[in-house]
Amino acid sequence: MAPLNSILDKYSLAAGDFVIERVGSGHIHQTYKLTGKHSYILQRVNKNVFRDPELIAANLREASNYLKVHFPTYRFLTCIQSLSGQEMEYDVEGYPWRLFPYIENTMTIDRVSTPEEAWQAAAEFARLTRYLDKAEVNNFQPTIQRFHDLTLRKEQFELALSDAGDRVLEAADSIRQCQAAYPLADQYERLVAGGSLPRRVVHNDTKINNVLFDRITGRTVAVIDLDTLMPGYFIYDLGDMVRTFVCPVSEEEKDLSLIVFRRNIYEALLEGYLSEMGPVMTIAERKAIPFAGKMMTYIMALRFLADYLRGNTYYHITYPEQNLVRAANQLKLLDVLSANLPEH
Ligand code: GN1
Ligand code: MG
Repeated sequence: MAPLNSILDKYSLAAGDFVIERVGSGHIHQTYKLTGKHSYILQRVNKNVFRDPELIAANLREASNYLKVHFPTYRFLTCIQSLSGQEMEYDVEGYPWRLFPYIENTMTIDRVSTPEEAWQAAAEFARLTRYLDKAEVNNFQPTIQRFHDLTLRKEQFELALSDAGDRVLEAADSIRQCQAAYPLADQYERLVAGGSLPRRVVHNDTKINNVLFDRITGRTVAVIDLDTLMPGYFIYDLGDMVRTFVCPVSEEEKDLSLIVFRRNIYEALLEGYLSEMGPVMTIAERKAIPFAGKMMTYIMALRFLADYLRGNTYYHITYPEQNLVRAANQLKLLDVLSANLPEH
């Protein structure tokens, strides 16, 4: 807790004034809730993943300034500045930390239970993209290079595979399935290299647990986890929603028979998304809607499997096979989505 105390000093807060607990189900950062007279969320940024954390702060300033002018009532959740006016403060080990206000009477969910939740959350993520539709995309910088570039992720998977030793034996089925899905990577390449999808400022991490809901009304309050708010394509956001909303179980589920397509949730998600984004989407974007969920599910299968093959260096795990379980889960989901979302 020593680094935590030294960070709190920089905000003129004292650890003794709070009950501090680790929260959240993210795979990358460490997140703490500080409960006190005023409550906060304090987060240690993973500097191995975000090599230049200042880019996050720069993007958020850019978005925040734009939104304040053009959509002044929009609730855009940025962090609290430290006493010296910084968005991030560094501990002695060089880790960046940031502090957010805790918004009372809100909650996150790890699973969509009703079409209404899917509609609301999708509309909330889509609203952010629409509000940034006319912002200058080139003023935003990638906080992780080629983050959702399927071509790169396929190459990284192949590299991990070439150097995986015995791990390929346990992972043989998943490896085969990833290779069998290579045509999706070709399809991505054609879609993106063809230049038919406009580059937009997108959230890039639209999992269901990155939306705050009001505990009482059940309505959405805001989106959170804005580290990857950066240039990309709408398929990244829509796709990650399909990946995490439509299936009744999470990516951690080992019982693959529970992975099914909930059509009513998919339809509500799409309707909520289009309620905001519909008017600004191009024809090419509309045509790519069925591809989005498959692409993002596949990219996660490749990323989880590559991480397993290289010895679990990226995602936080609690047991050795976890990334392999996640990959098998996502590959089953990919099958289910492919069966339910034909493209022609
Ligand atoms: C990571 O840390 P978290 O859970 O917000 C990952 C996302 C994945 C997600 C899978 C920076 O997000 O891309 O979709 O795990 N974020 C990064 O659960 O790699
Ligand atoms: Mg995230």
